[in-house]
Amino acid sequence: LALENDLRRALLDNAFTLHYQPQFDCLEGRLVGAEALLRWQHPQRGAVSPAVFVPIAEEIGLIGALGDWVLDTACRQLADWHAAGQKLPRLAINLSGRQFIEGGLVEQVAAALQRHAINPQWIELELTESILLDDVVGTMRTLRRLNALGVSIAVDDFGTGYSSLSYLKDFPIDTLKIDRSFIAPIDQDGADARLVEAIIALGRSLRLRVIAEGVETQAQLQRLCELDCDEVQGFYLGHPLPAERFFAVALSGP
Ligand code: G
Ligand code: G
Ligand code: MN
Ligand code: NA
Repeated sequence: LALENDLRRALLDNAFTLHYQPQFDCLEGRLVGAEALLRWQHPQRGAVSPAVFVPIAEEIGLIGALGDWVLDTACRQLADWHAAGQKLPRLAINLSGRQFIEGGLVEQVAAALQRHAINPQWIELELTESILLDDVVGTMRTLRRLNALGVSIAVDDFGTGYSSLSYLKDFPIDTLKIDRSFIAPIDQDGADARLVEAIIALGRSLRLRVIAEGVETQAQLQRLCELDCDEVQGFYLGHPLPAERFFAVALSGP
């Protein structure tokens, strides 16, 4: 209960920030994008993970306002970077389940793009499989409207949803993000490596971009490049960082 009230105040108190984690292409090692990650510095508890507070925000009806803050802040940052000549090609923004099914999301995205004069092609929205499959008809309608705005859609935590794959051909999806639980054991050359190989092949044949997340070692990076993964993200390549430090670190590489 205390956390709920603190969360309500946090929006007013400016206690949220976004950190940015770089993404690179495997072929040339170029910086191709970043994922915006929400952070909350609690006055007493210190940093609280979004894995903890996002579900609470959903429960207490705060996710619409918080999600809108994330969209606005991410778009403003991207516009500021572009104005400063730091042209990040793509910024990925996470959406929660409730945020996705509540009315108003498409309008919020459109408004943030317009407010900050953002090219929609610079924005990717990340959704998990479970969100996508909750209400197939509603999801299809919302994805089509987002697609019509020109933003792209990524399936986050791909492979952990125990779901049908048929949605991949029906929904307007651009990117698969292979969950980091598949990446961790990949350099041991067992079934996990073959699973990742199969996901990459699946993405290739459906013309989806494939990003591996949670890359923590040089060996994992090398294996993913051998497997022809498109892009990589993870602590080995760069931790999530405050906007002020993002470019200096991201451009220096691993
Ligand atoms: O960044 P971290 O590993 O602490 O993230 C934990 C979880 O919180 C992840 O599932 C991530 O997708 C989610 N998350 C991070 N930032 C956001 C955000 O801005 N909005 C939503 N809805 N979820 C986020
Ligand atoms: O569910 P999602 O993929 O959005 O989660 C993103 C979270 O993963 C972020 O909180 C981020 O801090 C975390 N993360 C990013 N890179 C790595 C990594 O290489 N290893 C681990 N363990 N976590 C990572
Ligand atoms: Mn994500
Ligand atoms: Na993930």
